[in-house]
Amino acid sequence: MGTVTRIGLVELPAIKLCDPSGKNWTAFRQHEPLVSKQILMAQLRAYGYLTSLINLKCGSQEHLFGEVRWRGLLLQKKFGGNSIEGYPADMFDVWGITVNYMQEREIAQRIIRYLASQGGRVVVGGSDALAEPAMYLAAGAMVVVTDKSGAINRSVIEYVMGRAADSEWRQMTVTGGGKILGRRGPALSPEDWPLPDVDVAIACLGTQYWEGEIPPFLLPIGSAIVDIGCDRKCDFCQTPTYKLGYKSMSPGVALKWFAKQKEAGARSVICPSDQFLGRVLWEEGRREVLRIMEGIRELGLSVLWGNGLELKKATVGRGLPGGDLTPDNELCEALWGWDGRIGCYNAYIPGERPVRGEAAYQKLLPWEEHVRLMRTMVQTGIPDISYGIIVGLPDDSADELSRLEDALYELWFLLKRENPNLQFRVIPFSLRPLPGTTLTKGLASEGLVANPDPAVCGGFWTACANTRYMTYEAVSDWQARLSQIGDLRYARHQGVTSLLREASQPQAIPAL
Ligand code: B12
Ligand code: SF4
Repeated sequence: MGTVTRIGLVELPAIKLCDPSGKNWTAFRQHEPLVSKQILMAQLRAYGYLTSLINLKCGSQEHLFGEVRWRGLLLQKKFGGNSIEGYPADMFDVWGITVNYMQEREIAQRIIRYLASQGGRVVVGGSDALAEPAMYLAAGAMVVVTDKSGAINRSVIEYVMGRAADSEWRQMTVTGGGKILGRRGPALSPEDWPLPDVDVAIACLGTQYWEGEIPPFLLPIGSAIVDIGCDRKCDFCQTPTYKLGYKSMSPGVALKWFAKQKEAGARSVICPSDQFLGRVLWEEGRREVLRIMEGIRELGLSVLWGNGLELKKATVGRGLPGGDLTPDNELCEALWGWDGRIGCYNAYIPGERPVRGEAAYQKLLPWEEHVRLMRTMVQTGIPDISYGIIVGLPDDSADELSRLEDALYELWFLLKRENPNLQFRVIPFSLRPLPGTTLTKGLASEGLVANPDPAVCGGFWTACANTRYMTYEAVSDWQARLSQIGDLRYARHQGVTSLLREASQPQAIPAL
């Protein structure tokens, strides 16, 4: 009988960018639900491997790993949690590192270098590795997996263990001793992802939520991704580069994932699908959404839309070209309704650039319809909204951002009129040139990226690109100013207090 292959899956430590006064310029989060690990651990365990979670975010220590100059400040790059050096490389037959964020690139490379130097076999996956695989091979990875669906994961492990060389994958490049492996056959659908055992689901629960404070009665927080891929092609987003199309889980299987979170002890669940409402594009998909939402409520769980739902798809015309843009009240009620105990507690809204509507991104509604849908959403009783916008698009100027600011104050005012108790916060992300995207290619060709350091470019509080009319420093000032809009100051919640230093005093909300 052969021995069982032991796989150690590393959750990367949390990152800080500290200025000389000690203020942190990036989101520092150690206790969120482990969304990706839950899926990967469940899958590898179902294949018969012995998987262990090495959560380097757990730990109170801080370690310096670099420096970068930004806006005249010397920022120290630190990671919080445990150091990989505490683990012998022979503890596992294979080490798995998932790097979904450009900001984690350097810390991931450091970990790979350590493990590889000790003779460890390292497999790397995730969005950043998919876009920039060569740099992970250079750090010492044996394989970089460029398929997001999980379709070749078993054969990758078998290959690394020297047991298989089959034709399930597409070998793209060999650099040094390492390989970049992509999918040859069809992608897996989330429908095919094995359900996690309850101990895996428990290990992946979190107590923090990136979009805001979650009341204790909704803790701990579980997670479920029930769709992957997207039908849209926004230029700033990596999702279209996965080449997966759009794949969804059936309501029956989706509700099993939610039930598993409940069994693990979760009281709320974040659902960060790339495009949960993609299913409304087919006629029965709308009924699927209603069924899933009803089932979540029957389980007594609350949902947190941590990745944003496309508002246009919650209209009568379902976001189809030329479709009716009237809000679909039944769908809105199902998605965002809250009865004081269950339903949707918080929604992140991908406003991106709401006032520009379709001129900016096809998924956006024209401003008037956008406001109408937001008001309908608030009428469903949702208590807490995080409203995300992007600041620093190539065409941004002070006039343009000033118009955006007026529009956001107006929106806040209108929403508070619907529900004076609503907690509303504006999150002005600076534009991030994500690897492999159309936007990044355009910025590079115009020479607009002023600071290419991955820790700066990958963070949303450290603007890194000039616009055609503004410097990145001016963009950063606007970010601080716009983060003042709303009931809750997002930057303060995230610990990015420096932003508030230069910001003007918050404007009072107009009298209702
Ligand atoms: C969940 C999520 C979040 C959560 C993270 C929660 C958490 N604690 O995990 C939240 C909402 C906080 C978040 C925030 C942000 N996110 Co986000 N997020 C995602 C999302 C939707 C899902 C990630 C995931 O779990 N995927 C599912 C799993 C199964 O896929 P996977 O991790 O890649 O693993 C698969 C394969 O890669 C492979 N694999 C991976 N590792 C290994 C190891 C081995 C051994 C093997 C065999 C295989 C393997 O197999 C897996 C199984 O299929 C992705 C998009 C996406 N679809 O991935 C964006 C994404 C990762 N996020 C992105 C961005 C930009 C952000 C933000 C910066 C912006 C924002 N809007 O807030 C912030 C900042 C994050 C930070 N640094 O703090 C970008 C990252 C691009 C980049 N290269 O930097 C992505 C790609 C989306 C996009 N729009 O382009 N995000
Ligand atoms: S709709 Fe969302 S997931 Fe789809 S391409 Fe646009 S930003 Fe990415």
